[in-house]
Amino acid sequence: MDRNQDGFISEEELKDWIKSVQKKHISDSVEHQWKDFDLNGDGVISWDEYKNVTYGSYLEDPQTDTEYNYDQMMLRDERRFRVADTNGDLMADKQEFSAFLHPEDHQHMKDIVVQETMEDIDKNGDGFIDLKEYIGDMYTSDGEGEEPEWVATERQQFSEFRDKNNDGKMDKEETLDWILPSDYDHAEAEAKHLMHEADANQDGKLTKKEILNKYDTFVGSQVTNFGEALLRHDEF
Ligand SMILES: [Ca+2]
Ligand SMILES: [Ca+2]
Ligand SMILES: [Ca+2]
Ligand SMILES: [Ca+2]
Repeated sequence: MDRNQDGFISEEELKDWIKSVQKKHISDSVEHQWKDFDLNGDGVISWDEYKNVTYGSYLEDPQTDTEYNYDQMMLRDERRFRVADTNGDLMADKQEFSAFLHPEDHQHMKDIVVQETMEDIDKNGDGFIDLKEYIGDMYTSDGEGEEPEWVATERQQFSEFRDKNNDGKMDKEETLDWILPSDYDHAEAEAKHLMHEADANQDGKLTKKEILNKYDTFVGSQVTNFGEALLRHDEF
């Protein structure tokens, strides 16, 4: 973690560390799932392999009375697979499969992430997310009692921040800004948060002692395995 070995962790080092942990987490998850899908072991996952592993039992015996619409899900997966498959051979190498599984981290997957999100929330299918659909995605009124306060806050968020051009609905661009804001760096925000929590003497850098004093905060960090890695490998 302490890249320049000066015995302190700066915010920049913290951020880089968080990024590398996230990257590792993603590549571990791809690695972990790889064997399950690459049935013939040829080092690539074809769309057919993915389809058979994921939907094989449904394809053998199509049940239509389940709560899931598997045909729909399959079409959606195939569409995403094709976008992730940048060379268009309908086979995913590790990088392509990583884009398929974790599209939010890949520039060329942004459109499909937005499209999928909009399809989920845009109930009337007009290609926009209006206030009712936006709220409906996170809250269903039970018809009695008052609306919780956070719902009111979300309504306000919608008109103040989400619906930037104030036409009462979110288009593709506004949806993109909402789910994948370009000016928001997750690792940076997390680094700032951890620094703020742990930097007891406020000199802008962390000692090992300061980190261990706030061990719970680091373990509880959204960054997977952060605290664990810290303790186990003594990676300071
Ligand atoms: Ca294969
Ligand atoms: Ca490919
Ligand atoms: Ca709509
Ligand atoms: Ca709008």
